[in-house]
Amino acid sequence: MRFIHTSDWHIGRQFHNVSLLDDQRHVLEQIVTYIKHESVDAVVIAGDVYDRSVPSAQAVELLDDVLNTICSELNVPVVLIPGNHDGAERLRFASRQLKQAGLHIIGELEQITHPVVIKGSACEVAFYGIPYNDPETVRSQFKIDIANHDDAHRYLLSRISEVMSEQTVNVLLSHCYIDGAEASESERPLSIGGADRVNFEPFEVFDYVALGHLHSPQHKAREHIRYSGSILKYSFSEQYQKKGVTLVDLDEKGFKTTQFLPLKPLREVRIIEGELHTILENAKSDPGYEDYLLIRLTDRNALLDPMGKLRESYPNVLHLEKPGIFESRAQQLDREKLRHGELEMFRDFFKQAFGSELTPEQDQVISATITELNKHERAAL
Ligand SMILES: [Mn+2]
Repeated sequence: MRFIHTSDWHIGRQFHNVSLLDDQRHVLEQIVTYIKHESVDAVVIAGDVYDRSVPSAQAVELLDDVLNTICSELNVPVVLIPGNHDGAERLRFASRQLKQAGLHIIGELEQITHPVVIKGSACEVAFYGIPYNDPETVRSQFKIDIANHDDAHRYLLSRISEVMSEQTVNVLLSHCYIDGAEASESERPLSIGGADRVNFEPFEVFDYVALGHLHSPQHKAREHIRYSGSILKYSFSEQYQKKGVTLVDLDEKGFKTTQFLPLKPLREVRIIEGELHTILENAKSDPGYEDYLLIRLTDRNALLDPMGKLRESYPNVLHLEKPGIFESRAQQLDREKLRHGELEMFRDFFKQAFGSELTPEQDQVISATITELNKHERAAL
C-alpha cells in the first residue's frame, strides 16, 4: 500500500490581503502529478482543507476540480477529515453518496469506528479518521467527563481500539497538536494556554498516523507518527521550511518507509533585509522578483515612499518594517536633537526627491525656515 499523506491546504486563504488561489492551484497540480507518477493507491488529507468554515465560491470550485481529477480521472480514492478551520457540517455534504465515487469524508464523530478499507498492491489497509473536535463536543456527545483535548483524544482512541483488529494494517487520520511538536505562526491555536496538546503514546498502536494542524513537516517521537505540513508557506516565519507531501509505504507487516515529495511554489515567501538602495540594486538581477516579500529596511535616515519604490521592482512586497528608523528615533528623544533631526530629515527627503544634495544656499534657507517655525511653536506654547 502506497499513499500520499497531505494536510493543511487552507484553500481560499489570503496572505496579507492577497488571494493565494493561483498559488494553491499551482501546488495542487503538482500533487496530482505525484499521484500519477508514484502510482499511489490512496490520498489522505488530514484536515484544514479549506481556510474558513464558509469558504468562497472560488475556493469550493478549486477543491471540486482537484478532487474530481483525483477520484474520477485518476481513479484514486481520497480519505479526508475536517480540521479546525473547516466547517465539518458543510464539508461532509453528500458524503454518504460520495463514498461510491471514492471520496471518503469522515466528518462526524460517530464515524470514527467505521474505517475506510482500501485494497493496495501489497495489503489491505483500514483508514480510521477523527474529525477535528473540541472537548466540549466530545463531552456532550458521548456523555463523559473530560477536561481537555488530550482526554478527548484518549477517549476517542479507546473507542477505536474496541473495533480495531491487530491482524490488519491500520492508519489513523487526526487533526491535533502533539505535545512538544514544532509550531509555526500560521496555525490558529485550538485553545488558549496549552490545553490543546495531546500525547503521542496512544497513537503508537497504529501502523501509521497521518496528522494535520502543524504547518511544518515533522514526525513526533516515532517515525510513523507524522505531520505532512501545509502545502504552502502561510507566514513569513515559515521562510526556511520545506513544503511538500509525504509518500508512505506500508506492507502486510505495517510501516515501511516515508519519502518527502517537495512542492515548488509559484512565488516564494521571503524576508529581505538591508538598506533601500542596496535592495533596489540587487532587485535588477533577482529572478524571484515576484516572490511574496517582507522587507526589513535597515536605513537609519528618513525615506521617501519606500514602499512605492520597492513595488516598482518587487510587485509583491506585502509588508515593510523599518527597525533602523525606530532605533535612530529613540536616540533622538531630547528636544534639541529632534530639532537638528528635522533639518537632517529634510536633507534626506530632498536628496531622495530630487536626486541631489541641497546647495549651500538652499540649506541655509531651509535651516532658517525650520528655526523660524520652531520659534513660533515655542511662542505658541
Ligand atoms: Mn492548519
